[in-house]
Amino acid sequence: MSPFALTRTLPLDATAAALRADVATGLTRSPKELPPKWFYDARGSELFDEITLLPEYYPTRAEREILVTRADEIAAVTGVRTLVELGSGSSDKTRHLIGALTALDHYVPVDVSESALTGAAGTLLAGHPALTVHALVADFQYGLSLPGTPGPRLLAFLGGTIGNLRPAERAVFLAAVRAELAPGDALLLGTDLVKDERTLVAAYDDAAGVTAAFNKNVLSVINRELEADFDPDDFDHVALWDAEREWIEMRLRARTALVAKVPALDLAVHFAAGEELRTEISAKFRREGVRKELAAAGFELSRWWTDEAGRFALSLSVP
Ligand code: AVJ
Repeated sequence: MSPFALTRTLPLDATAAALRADVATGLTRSPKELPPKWFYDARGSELFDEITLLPEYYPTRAEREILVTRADEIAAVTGVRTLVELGSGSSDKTRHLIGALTALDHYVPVDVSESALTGAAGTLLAGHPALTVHALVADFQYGLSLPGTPGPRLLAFLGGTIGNLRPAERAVFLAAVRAELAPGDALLLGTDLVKDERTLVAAYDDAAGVTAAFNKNVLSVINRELEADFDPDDFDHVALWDAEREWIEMRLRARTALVAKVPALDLAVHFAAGEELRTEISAKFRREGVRKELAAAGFELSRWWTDEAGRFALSLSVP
């Protein structure tokens, strides 16, 4: 068997149909809203990789610090043969885990970005020739259909990406993850933690403007895929902290009144001056909240690790 396979559980036309549906509903409602998954075309994935190197964007470094210092502990607790990683992106941090998991022979990276998956698999296979990589181009919000790889399995959802989901969506998602796991399996979850507003907002509104470009990239995706005529320069990048719901919100704010045409949908989208399009929520967590959400989905929190500065947490939980 070839050490690399790539399965697209969501056909290309389904991705296109989902984008059309999200644009049609999201840009005709008030407030206007788009799901963050549309950031990640090849350019968007590249911009996100740049974000992870920014001085203001601490989550990636904080999580890597935990992975590096705790990889052996994680390996000892789980003894896994299959590592499934949801939202694997460039699989950059996963390297530390893969190196430590001594019984590992299967890696299943799952991502919406095919370019990120193929790029990551190439680098990983070069370093771990005995590893079978079965990449899945999939949107795990529409259910997981994982390949039948040997257990025990460790399912990793890193980077704090679970924060892109609202609480009710998180409950559905965690229950679906629980349904994929058997006794002896485990879930490794990365969650960014609540902290002072300045640090949080700076992480989503960096001085170099990379996050602004990332945010505006969703307009380029819509232009290309749906022949729309958005001018990204007509919008300002906005990042704000919602202290009540404890999440960061990213928005694109129209600088003037404008109309954008989306011919593929026979749609003209009207923006009032200052009107905002919500493009992402990024929820921040506390230990007790994570424990409760996991428990509600049938998981018991067994380990909780943070970086030295207490900015980010990795938790290990079992069904
Ligand atoms: C990849 C979802 C974890 O929410 O911090 C980074 C995406 N958005 N900067 C995050 C993101 C703006 C990131 N996640």
